[in-house]
Amino acid sequence: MDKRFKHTLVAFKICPYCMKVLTIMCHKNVKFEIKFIEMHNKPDWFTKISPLEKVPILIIGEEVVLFESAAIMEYIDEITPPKLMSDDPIQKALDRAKFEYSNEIIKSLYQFIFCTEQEKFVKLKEWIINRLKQMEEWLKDKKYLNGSEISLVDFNFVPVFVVLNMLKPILPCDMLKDYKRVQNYGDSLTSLQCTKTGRVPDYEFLMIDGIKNQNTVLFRSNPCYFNGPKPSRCCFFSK
Ligand SMILES: N[C@@H](CCC(=O)N[C@@H](CS)C(=O)NCC(=O)O)C(=O)O
Repeated sequence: MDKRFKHTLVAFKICPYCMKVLTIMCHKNVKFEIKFIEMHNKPDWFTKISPLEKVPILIIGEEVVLFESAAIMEYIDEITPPKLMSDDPIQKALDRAKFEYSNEIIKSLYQFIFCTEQEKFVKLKEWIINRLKQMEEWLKDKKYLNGSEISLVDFNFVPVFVVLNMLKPILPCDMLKDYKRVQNYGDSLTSLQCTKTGRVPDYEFLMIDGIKNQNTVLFRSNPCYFNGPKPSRCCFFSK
């Protein structure tokens, strides 16, 4: 990596797109600083430099601001050989499409988690299950999406399985039960060291608190789970 450039990642603590970037940065052992900001209280300096006023952004040196998690992930991959993204144009295009596929699942998964209306909750669940069914077909007998070795596209799905894992003890959330390959894939991703440490230690705590405080369908269907002890982990970066 070119040491002339200092990297600063700006993130929200529970942002799944930031989690993707953190996971690949951890996997590739990239040194960086992190600045957490709050979604409902974005500082002026941030809204001035983030084109969509969204996180993650990666500030490189003094001037360059990368935005969009996919672009940031590809950049990190490029500067830290060996690359995890294929050079083959077709494979690359297929992978980029799956970057977007993962974003759609993540968006719906978060809507599902924080949903307060039963009817919408059921529809979202159905939609997510159908996307997981598609993944079951993509995986066939492979450990990762492109074969036995992990590639960049796989890091996009880390937040999906971190969230599904967190909700595993809740019966109505067992969306993976018919999809053995997706289950194994999720287990492979969540057992990676960079997945375990590549997010804030209180991620689960903050998520569970949010689910509870917003009186979501999930909370109403299983209040005991959300009132239980709060998990915490160690993490690879210092805040
Ligand atoms: N496509 C973007 C999505 C980023 C995104 O939606 N970030 C959310 C946080 S999880 C955000 O910054 N939202 C603030 C807002 O919409 O005002 C990416 O992959 O980076």
